[in-house]
Amino acid sequence: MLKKILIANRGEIAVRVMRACRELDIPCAAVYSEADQDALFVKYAGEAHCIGPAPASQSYLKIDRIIETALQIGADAIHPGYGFLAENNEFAAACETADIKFIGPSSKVIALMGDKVAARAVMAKAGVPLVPGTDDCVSDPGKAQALVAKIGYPVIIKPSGGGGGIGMTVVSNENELDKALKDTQTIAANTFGFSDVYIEKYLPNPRHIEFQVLVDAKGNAIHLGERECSIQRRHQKLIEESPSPAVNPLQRNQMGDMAAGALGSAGYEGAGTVEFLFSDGQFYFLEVNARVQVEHPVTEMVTGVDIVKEQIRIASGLPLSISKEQIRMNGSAIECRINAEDALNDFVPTPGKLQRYLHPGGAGIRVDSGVYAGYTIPPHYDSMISKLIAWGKDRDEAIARMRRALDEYVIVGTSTNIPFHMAVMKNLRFSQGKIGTHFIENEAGLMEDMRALIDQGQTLADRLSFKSVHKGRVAALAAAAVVTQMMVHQKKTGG
Ligand code: MV4
Repeated sequence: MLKKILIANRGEIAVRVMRACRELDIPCAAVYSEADQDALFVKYAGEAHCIGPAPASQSYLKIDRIIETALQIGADAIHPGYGFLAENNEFAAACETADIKFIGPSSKVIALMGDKVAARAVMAKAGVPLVPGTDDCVSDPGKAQALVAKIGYPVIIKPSGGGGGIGMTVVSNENELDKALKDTQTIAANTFGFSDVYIEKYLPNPRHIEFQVLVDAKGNAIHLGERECSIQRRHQKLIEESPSPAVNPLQRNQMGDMAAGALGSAGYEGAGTVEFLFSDGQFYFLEVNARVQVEHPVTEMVTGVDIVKEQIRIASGLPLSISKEQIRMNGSAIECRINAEDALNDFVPTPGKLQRYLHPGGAGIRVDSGVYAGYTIPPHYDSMISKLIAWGKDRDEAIARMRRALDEYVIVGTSTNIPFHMAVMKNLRFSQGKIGTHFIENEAGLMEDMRALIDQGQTLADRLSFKSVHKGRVAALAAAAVVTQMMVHQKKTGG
C-alpha cells in the first residue's frame, strides 16, 4: 500500500480524498494557497503546506512547487482530485520522473484521452459506437464541406484539445460552415494551444450519460453502471443521478462492458469515466474523463463501492476489491451541486461569509463539502459549497428525500442555488425522468417556480436558523444597538 499521499487539490474533493486515506490508515498531507489558510481541508489534513498566492496559476497549478513539496515531506504518491492538474499529462510525467506515484492513468494515456480525435479512434477500435463524424482533424474548408455533405446538417464543430463543451459551434447549413470552422479553430488555438477541430453530426437535446469504470494495474476492468448528467447549464453540471431513468439493465451491461473493455485495452489504469450522448435509445461516445469526477458519490451510493479507496488500491498495485459479479445497483441516488450563486441574477457567483450553516442529514442523505459555519468562501475558485446527495430505494424516494433535505439546508450569509434545485425536484417532467441536455432552457416555468419558492416566506430552513422565530427579538436588538450608537456618538460630540 502507498505510504503517504499528498493531495494536490482543495475544497470538498481534498476532504473526500483525505477521508479515504484515514479509513485506509495512510498518512496524508495538503497543499494550499494563501486564500485557503482557513479552509476545512487544511484543518482536516494532518499536515499542510502553503505553496503560493491565491491565483491557481501561482499555487494549485504550480507543478514544480507541488512535486518539490511531495519530495520534501516524503510522500510517495499524489492524488490530483478533479480540475486543476488532474488531467495534465505534464504533471503526471513530472510525477513519473520524480518517482512519485500519480494516482491516475499514465501520462501517456492522459495525453491520449486529452486528444479527442485520438480518443475517438481508440473507442472506434474497441467497437464503441461514435457520433457520426470525421475520423481526423479538419482544417481545409473544401474538405469540410465534402465531409459534412455526407453526414448531413446540423453538425457541431469541436476543438480536439478541448472537452466539456468549451468552444463548440453548432452549424445548421452549408453557408455557415466556412466561417464557423475558422472561428472554432481560432477559439481552439486561443483556449487549448492548438487549432485542431473535428466535426460531428449534431444531436438535438440528447441525454448526457456516462459510465464509471475502474481498471487495476493488471488491466482488469469493471464498470459501476452509469450516471445521468443531463441537467446542466452552460456546460456546468448541476444535478446528476444513478441509475439513469432512461437506461435498461441490458443496455447498462452492454455499454458498461464496452466502456470498461475499451479503457482496459487502451492501457488505462485507475478510475475513469466514458461519456456518451444518448438519443433515441442509442449511445454515442463523446469523450473520456481521466479522473475521479465531481459526481462520483451517486455511483458510490448505489453500488456501495468507495471509488476513491479503489483509486488508492489500484495505485498501490493491488487488485480491485470487488469483482464484476459482485457489483449490484441498489436503489437510486441524486446529487445536487449547492453553489454560492444568485439563482435570480443569472447565477452569478456570490462568494462570502457563511454566517449560519447547518447541513441536512437523516436517512439516505450524504453531504460532501469543504465548508463550515463562519467560513468565508474565497472568490478565487469555483463557487461550490457542497454536494448534497440523496439515496432512496427507488427514484421517487430519492427525490422525496432530496426535497426534504433541500428544505432543511440552512445557509445564511450568501445566496445559493437551493431554490433552483427545489424547483427542479418538484418539476413534473423531471419526476417523470423526461430530461435532456436542454432541460433548463426548455422548462420555461422553472425560473417562475423558483421565484415563487423564494417569495413564499418562512421555510423549514428559516425555522432551523431561528430566522423568523426570533424576528421580533432580532429587531429589538438591532434597535437597541442603534440607540447605543447614538448615545456614544452624542457623548463624543457633546451633542
Ligand atoms: C454534442 C451535442 C450534440 N451533438 N455533440 C459536449 C459536451 C457537453 N457538455 C455538451 N456537448 C454537446 N455535444 C453532438 N454530436 C450537444 C452538446 C451540448 C451542447 C453543445 C454546445 C453548446 C451547448 C450545449 C449544451 C448541451 C449539450
